[in-house]
Amino acid sequence: MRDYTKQPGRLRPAPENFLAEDQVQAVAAGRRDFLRKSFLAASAAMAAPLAARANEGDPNILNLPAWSTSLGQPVATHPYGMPSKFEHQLVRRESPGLARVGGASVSFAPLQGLFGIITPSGLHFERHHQGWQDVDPTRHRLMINASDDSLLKKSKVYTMDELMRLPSVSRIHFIECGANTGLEWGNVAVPTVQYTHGMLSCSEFTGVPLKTLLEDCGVDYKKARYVLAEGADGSSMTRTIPMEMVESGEVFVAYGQNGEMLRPENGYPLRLVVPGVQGVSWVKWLRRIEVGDMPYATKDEAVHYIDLLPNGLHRQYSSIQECKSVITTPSGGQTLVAKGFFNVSGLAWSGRGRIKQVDVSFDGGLNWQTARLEGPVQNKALTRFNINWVWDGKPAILQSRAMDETGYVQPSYGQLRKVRGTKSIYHNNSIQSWKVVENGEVTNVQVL
Ligand SMILES: Nc1nc2c(c(=O)[nH]1)N[C@H]1C(S)=C(S)[C@@H](COP(=O)(O)O)O[C@H]1N2
Ligand SMILES: [Mo]
Repeated sequence: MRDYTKQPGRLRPAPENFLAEDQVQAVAAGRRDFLRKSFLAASAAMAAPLAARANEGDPNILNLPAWSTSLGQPVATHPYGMPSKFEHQLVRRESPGLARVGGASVSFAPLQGLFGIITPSGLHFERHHQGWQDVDPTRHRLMINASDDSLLKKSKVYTMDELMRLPSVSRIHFIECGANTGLEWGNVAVPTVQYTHGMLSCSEFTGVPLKTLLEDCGVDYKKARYVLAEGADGSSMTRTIPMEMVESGEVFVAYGQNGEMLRPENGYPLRLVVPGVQGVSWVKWLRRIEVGDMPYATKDEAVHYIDLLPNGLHRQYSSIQECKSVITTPSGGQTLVAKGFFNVSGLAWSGRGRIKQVDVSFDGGLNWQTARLEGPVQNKALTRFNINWVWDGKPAILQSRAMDETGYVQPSYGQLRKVRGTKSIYHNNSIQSWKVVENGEVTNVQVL
């Protein structure tokens, strides 16, 4: 049997790559084997007699492996199940050099190896400003109070038990850090989709609409136009959220993620879910909601998470994640093993609602074809798209361009830089380009 764990391959990291070669290989290996398999399956379908002959004498079909001739392992060997050992390369990764301490860093989700739209909880990206904590749910409290007594009839403190008795909702939403793709504003900086787009995840969250809690405390919507959300960690993470978002019923305090309690790294036992809004507002280890009548201008909205514009001014409170998409396979660091058929697959999302259409180009944006959207397409959730491609073995540039239900179309780098310049960190939703060369190597490039 082929040693499936090593997955050697030729890889050329992107320019200015700051990852060690072995890390790049490990990242890329996460998906390459599937490309190989899908190619084999497709070529088998197209040339069945040839493929059948090629398989003659394959020991993997002629000889029974040990797993077919022995007793398997008992149930509950792992009381909490784990992925196959053969999948050990598919992990969250930290970008070396991005932050001095791991407690104030990011780990990126391995988008190149994920299917569908749900991010397995163990592979959800992480962004902590002051490290993560495993908070004792029996001692965790959520307080609702107001900046002024006239905004709220009474302040309340909820235990987790009290929150979990209230009417709940379960909804699938993406969360994207505002800094996702932030290294790429001026030029190509990182080699793989894990690092260009991996501050992105999508889960089914379960919890209680914040509206329910505010109304339980007797909020006066006429006066109370903002809320401030605060976390229980040491980062003093606080963000202002406009009351219209709360009143719409979309914002909720979540304790559930993909059918179980939140993971500690993602805010166990309680986090705010603010659909469509950048990750920083999704306050983890949520301990307090203050109702107010104006924006709070906290450090995380007045000084951080602001957009430097070409005219030298800063844009603040630009919280909605605009429509964006990326091809996740094939993508940077992967290798196409031979010419022929490939299923090109990716993700699209919009902070303003549903994805309406995704177009894909194989020639750097000269010609576009509409991709298949995997349904049901959901509000402020990732949407998976797929499109067939027969690679002729010649150089190609793969791009995806999403449109949301408002009619907004994802911009090219040229279009985005005209408005936003090149000095920003946050809110880069440009079209991503992957270049394929004759030997099948895929690299990150930028097309204006
Ligand atoms: N309390 C608290 N909430 C927080 C943060 C934090 O450091 N502390 N980080 C924020 C940022 S910047 C992002 S992008 C998201 C990341 O959520 P995740 O770690 O579950 O992916 O959480 C947000 N909520
Ligand atoms: Mo973030």
